Amino acid sequence: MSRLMVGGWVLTFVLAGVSAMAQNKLDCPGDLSEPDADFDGELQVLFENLEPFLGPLPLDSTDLDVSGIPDQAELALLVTYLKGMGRDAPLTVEAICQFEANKALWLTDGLLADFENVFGASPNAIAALMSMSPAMNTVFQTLGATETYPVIHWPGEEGEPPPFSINGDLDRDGLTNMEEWANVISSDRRVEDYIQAAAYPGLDGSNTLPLISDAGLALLIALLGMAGLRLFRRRAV
Ligand SMILES: [Ca+2]
Ligand SMILES: [Ca+2]
Ligand SMILES: [Ca+2]
Repeated sequence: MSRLMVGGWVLTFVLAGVSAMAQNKLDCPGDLSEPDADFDGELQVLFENLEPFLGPLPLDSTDLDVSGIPDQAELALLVTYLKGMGRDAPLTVEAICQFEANKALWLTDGLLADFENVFGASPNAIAALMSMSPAMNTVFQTLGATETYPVIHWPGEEGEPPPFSINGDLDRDGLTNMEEWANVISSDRRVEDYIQAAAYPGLDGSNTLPLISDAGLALLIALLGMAGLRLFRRRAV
């Protein structure tokens, strides 16, 4: 066998690999398939549809995975990233791609097929919940999900706690999301405060002003402004 022939095969494999990687990126450009999806509204419908089976499920306090943080708050934190308002661009793309893959998988799940009337109106909320943490995956496995759903990780950090789980440290400020939630609760504050605390290293849930003075301040103001606008719009509806 000539060196030229071997080299040709190697080149063919390399080009095939590059082509496959490019195809994967084309498959997931990092955009939401439904950018206007109402995740919070879908969660409320899901809870209402589960109430005949599980009893009362208040939107602002239900904690299906017994994580210690209401599911509405956990979902809202992930949605901040899915909607492009997170600080960590590589994680944003990773989150959107894993969410979209899980959403496609969920649409083939036997649980959805068997209970379309319960789960059918909440595909975005359910896919986001299952993308968030192993604990939330367990909830849907217990309910009868037939597929297994990978959880969002930082690219190349699959061994670390998932960034949107309670043991994750989304903003890498040394406090887990659970610790930031505990600070928010002990300060008698709300879901919006938790999102800001968990997503920004200048906030830990107990402080109301960012502990920063660099260009990050402008980014934070923009982020908070967008979050406030969204909240205002939601309340105005
Ligand atoms: Ca929870
Ligand atoms: Ca943190
Ligand atoms: Ca923080």
